[in-house]
Amino acid sequence: KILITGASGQIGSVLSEKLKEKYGTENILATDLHHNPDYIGPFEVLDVTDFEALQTLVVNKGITQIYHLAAILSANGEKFPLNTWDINMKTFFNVLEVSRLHNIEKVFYPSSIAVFGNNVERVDTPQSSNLTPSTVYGMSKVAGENWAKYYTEKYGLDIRSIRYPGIIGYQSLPGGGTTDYAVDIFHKAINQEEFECFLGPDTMLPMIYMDDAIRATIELMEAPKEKLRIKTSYNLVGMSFTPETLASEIQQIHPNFKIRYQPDYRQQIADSWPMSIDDTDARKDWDWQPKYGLKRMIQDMFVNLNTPMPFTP
Ligand code: VAH
Repeated sequence: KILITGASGQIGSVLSEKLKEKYGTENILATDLHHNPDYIGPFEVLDVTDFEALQTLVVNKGITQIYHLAAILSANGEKFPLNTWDINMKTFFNVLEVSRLHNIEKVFYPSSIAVFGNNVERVDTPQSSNLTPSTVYGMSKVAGENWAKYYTEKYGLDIRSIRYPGIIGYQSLPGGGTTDYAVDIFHKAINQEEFECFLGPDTMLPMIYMDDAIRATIELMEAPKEKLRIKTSYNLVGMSFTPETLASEIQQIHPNFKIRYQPDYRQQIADSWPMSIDDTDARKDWDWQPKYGLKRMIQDMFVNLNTPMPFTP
């Protein structure tokens, strides 16, 4: 039985659907801060900062795996730094402790390319780069990676983690990230609206299509434990592109689509992140292989966005 925290979020809302497909709706317990009336299946309102509430759900529902997706992301996280740290760390500590105390078999912990800061190689950023993040969100993910490694080594907890790049999908909207422009742009294009991009045209960032990100997550969770050499978090990437490249590819399909660039505070965050990622370790340890490049992703986005969304998040 799997519990998902942050199940109404950008990743959580897609991951919960995939996990229901794979393991059966009744074996997935979706949770988030607010009830989601559109969700089909077991759903509980849960504030993961509440240890007792989390423990009660895990015990009463016979949970054996936890996917911990609740967090405050990079851009929003800069508005109230100490609150971001408290929320991101408190929730993960609760997940770690409840998992240790109740013999949870596996835990998934999402990290991010936000763990990388300045003074690392920004092209094909290596798995083992030193981590000097420029955002509180990134700092919380570096700390989280090390706590995951600590619980793995000290308590034998099976925690697996991916450093997600920017994630692009049609099923959900992102919430407060620095890569959100790459989702918003598609909605503007299909609504024939001009897009104001909060990053400059040449801002190269590592990205991944949602379908690849979800498949990678499940493949990592199903990989034989003995093959997983990285105990902090795996680098992973689908593709890298700039807003200008994305916009010109979109204009192949929507010739009248217009974009203008209005960099804001998120530009500094993006400038501290890698431009591309070396994910050799994920390819070697658990056969990671992306299936979506830029053109295929754009095609799939427009095909699916032109059909009504299953629910409005
Ligand atoms: C964010 N989408 O922008 C998230 C992610 C790498 C980006 O961490 O904060």
